[in-house]
Amino acid sequence: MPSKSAAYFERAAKVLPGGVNSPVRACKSVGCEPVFIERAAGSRMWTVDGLELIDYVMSWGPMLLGHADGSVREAAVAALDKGASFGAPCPDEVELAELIRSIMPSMEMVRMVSSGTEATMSAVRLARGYTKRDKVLKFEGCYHGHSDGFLVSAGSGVATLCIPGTPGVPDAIAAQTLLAPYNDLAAVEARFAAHGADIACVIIEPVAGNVGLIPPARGFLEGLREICTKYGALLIFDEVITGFRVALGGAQARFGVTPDLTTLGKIIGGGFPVGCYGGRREIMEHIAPCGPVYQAGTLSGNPVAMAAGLATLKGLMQSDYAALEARTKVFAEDMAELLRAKGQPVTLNHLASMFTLFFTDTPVTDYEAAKTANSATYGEFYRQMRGFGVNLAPSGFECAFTSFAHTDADLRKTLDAVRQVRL
Ligand code: KE4
Repeated sequence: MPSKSAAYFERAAKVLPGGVNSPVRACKSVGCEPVFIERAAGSRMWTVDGLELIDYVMSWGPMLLGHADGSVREAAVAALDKGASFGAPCPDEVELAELIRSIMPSMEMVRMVSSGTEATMSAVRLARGYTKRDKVLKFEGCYHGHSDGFLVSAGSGVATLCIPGTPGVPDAIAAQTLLAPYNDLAAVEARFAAHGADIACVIIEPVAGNVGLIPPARGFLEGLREICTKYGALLIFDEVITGFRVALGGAQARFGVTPDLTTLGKIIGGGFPVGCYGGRREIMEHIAPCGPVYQAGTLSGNPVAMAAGLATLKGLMQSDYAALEARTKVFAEDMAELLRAKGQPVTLNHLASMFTLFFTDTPVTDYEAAKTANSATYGEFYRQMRGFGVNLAPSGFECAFTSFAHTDADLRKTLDAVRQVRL
């Protein structure tokens, strides 16, 4: 008798490409089928077959307070009772914008959108409109959502202009993107030496979370800040993951480097579809209807999502980040030690409430190093851990996230599961 998840996946595959609405959820890279989730609460999720899972994906980052947080639920339900969407301004979008600005003062003005992709796509358009330049520099392995200019691969040989990373992206669009290795300031300097007058912006995950976790090397972010200022390019911090996670004020607060623009997502919606971009007033006032750079969205500033985002940030403002970081550090180190005791090479990268275990003994400071990790071993680890009731990211190139809902009992149970794994 196939499981309910398997039955749902069979049906899904007939009507949804790959049976999913976002590729990584298909679990292809970890060699199994996805489980379908019935409900979630706190640190746990339950599948449609009743399997209870301790969750370290946490919806890819948004659920820092935990699933089904009471205050977020109350706020969203109260907002929903007043109507799901107005297509007109509402008080909570002002409240949330003001709260974001108070927590991240570099964001003097913000524009709400409905996803991280919309936020980064719009921030790059704004940077191009503001600087009247076309090129964008991004970093190998960093992911900023799926707008065309980000889905690129390195050109061959000495070609510094990119080629499409997927069918459907025109060569001409890809050629406007430059790539550099993460943590490599010399490469950034070289790109600017060759193209500086044409580079509108540098966009970076200030802590990389889409190659697994790679923290910035000492001085790297500061160096980017100096280079962008020197050449008149805007520095965009893509804080869709790091915002409100690596510190309440995000990576810009943790590392003390101020970007010109910031993009946010995930946590600011508390699980509802919200993205946002923002920065200095003199830049943001180039956005329509203030200025000429067009950007719009039917559900931007949606009242239910705004209410959930407000409740989430207010909850986080009362939360003990240092304690969660300390607990996560010990837990991740214990996990790594248990795996090394099984004869596995493990490099652990940890920061705040996020970490990645790379099955390699190479220090992971950039994408090339991350690729030395053994993905087959990770797949085996993922499958066995899910069987023991622990939900890890279905890709070795993602992060594990803890939350303020994860208890010491959850962490102990997870380590017990690691002890049972046979690799
Ligand atoms: P969304 O369009 O998925 O809301 O955000 C895109 C995005 C932008 N910037 C960063 C740093 C991001 O990490 C993301 C999305 N993250 C991935 C996983 N790390 C979302 C999961 C998925 O694609 O299903």
